[in-house]
Amino acid sequence: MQKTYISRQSQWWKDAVVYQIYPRSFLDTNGDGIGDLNGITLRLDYVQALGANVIWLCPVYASPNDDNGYDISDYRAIHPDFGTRADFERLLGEAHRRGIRIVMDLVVNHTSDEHAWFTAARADRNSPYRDYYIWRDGRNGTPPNNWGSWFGGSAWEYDEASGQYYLHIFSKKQPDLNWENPAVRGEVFDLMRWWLDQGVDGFRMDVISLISKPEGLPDGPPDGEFGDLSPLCLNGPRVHEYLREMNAQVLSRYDNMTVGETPNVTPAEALRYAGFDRGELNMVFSFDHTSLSDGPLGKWSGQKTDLGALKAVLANWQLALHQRGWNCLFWSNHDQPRAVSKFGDDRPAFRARSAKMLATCLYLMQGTPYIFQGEELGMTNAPFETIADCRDIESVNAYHRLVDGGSVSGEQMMRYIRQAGRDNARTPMQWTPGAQAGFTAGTPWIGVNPNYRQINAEAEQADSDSVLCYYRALLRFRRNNPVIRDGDFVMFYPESDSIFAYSRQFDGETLCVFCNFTDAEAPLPYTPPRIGQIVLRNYSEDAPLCSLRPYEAVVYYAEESGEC
Ligand code: TEU
Ligand code: CA
Repeated sequence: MQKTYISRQSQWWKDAVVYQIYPRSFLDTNGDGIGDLNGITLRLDYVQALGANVIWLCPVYASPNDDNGYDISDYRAIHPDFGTRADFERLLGEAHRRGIRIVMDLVVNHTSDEHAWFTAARADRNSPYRDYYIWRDGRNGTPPNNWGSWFGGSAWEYDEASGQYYLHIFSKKQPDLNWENPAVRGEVFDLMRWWLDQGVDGFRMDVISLISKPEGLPDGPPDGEFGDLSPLCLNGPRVHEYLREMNAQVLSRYDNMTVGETPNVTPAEALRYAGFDRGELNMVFSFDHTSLSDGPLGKWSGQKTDLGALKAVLANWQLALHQRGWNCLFWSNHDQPRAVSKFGDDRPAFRARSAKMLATCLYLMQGTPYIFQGEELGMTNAPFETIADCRDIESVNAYHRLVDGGSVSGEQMMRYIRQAGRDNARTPMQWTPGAQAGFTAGTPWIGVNPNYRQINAEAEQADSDSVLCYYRALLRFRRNNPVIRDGDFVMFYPESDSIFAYSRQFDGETLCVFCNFTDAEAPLPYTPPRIGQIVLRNYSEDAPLCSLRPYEAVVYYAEESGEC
């Protein structure tokens, strides 16, 4: 077969286990209440002992922090809150010494409005930087079109001095870059090469599916006060052209891994971004499974995820990408509530068991696991009482929009935020039962979850029955296991609304995974004929496989077998 491009990339990312670090909340070493790079370096042994071999580092660049670093003012500078360039180099060197690769967050749909490109663009309509962004005249004193920002309000901000509006899909301090301008693409490719030349191992690409805007910027379908830009801007007309250009000019010349953040993506579209034959990205994040609990107000909902729908979604992705692309396996990230609170059961009696069950269910599928910091401890959502406890611009904006606008009461909105707010993931890592969970000697930038006395790394390291020790065993079992990496996927009992079970098969080996997603005993609809021996389970006492105990997970392995 003829190759259309020459790539230096190997496929190590298929054997990767990614640990996502949100640096601000990981470990503070200088008492300013903000996690820092030196804190990450101090905990590399912890990451290694967990069994992860890649760290995805959320943004550590210079930023005014309107959106906690997703508003970058200098792509090549380390934010002083996080440390210095020397600190970064030490982190990278120490990580590599342990066989841990580092993947950086690449946020290039937009910059900060304090980036030098934007200040130059704003200051002078004739500046070459003006066309780095998306400026339009208004329509009779109103914005150029009806688009609403994903963070609330219009997606357009009027600039008094120059008499035009600029586009910002996120906050008004996050102006969108104009990817149609080849100079913008050149700048982005330059900064990517610059980081790769420092030795970083790849990129997680923030909202990469938004970079190409539709021609003429037409109105979007009405969505409350504004129009919805999503169907127009997601997977826009030139996005694949841009990514192929990026791949040809940058990615294919380095041994790296790439993962795109692609909200609302379908499997068919995912294969366009990351099919093995595409020469674009290695994989993309799908949010089909995290958005199943959405309601009329989107993510601000009291709904739980329906197991039948969850099974259908995850199976669909397993089958659609098998041998053609590669899945990202994740329950949570810095934008999501805590995995055990959302998909499991965080009541004390069930928390640890259901956290282990969730890990078993997802991380034995085909794809690369992404474990968000604290998930391996079974950390839970936080009991935010008032909006003053929250820091996230999305929650704060939504609170004011929905509560001040009369759509929901303040109490109801706080319930939604406790269920779905992004700050749930951003409370400090719980290291010890000591002050501030051992995260800082000062005052943390966001409150520590009060359950740190029970849930913390120190206690879990000492307890062989902990969530942490279970994660270590699970990831050890997973490592270099061909049936997990390459096996096919067959679901059992698709009609069951309590059990999620499936098999994986490869080269005469079979793995069978049985998980009970409920707090009650669940009988198996039928007992599989042949199941081999137990290799992993989250109960210590044995029981016959005719039903599953509350939140039980049990994994069987058989050599040279046909069926489970
Ligand atoms: O998130 C994009 C995105 O889809 C989110 O805005 C999502 O709609 C929201 O978080 C759901 O609660 C990325 C980053 O992961 C996020 O942290 C940034 O705020 C955003 O881009 C802007 O850079
Ligand atoms: Ca600090």
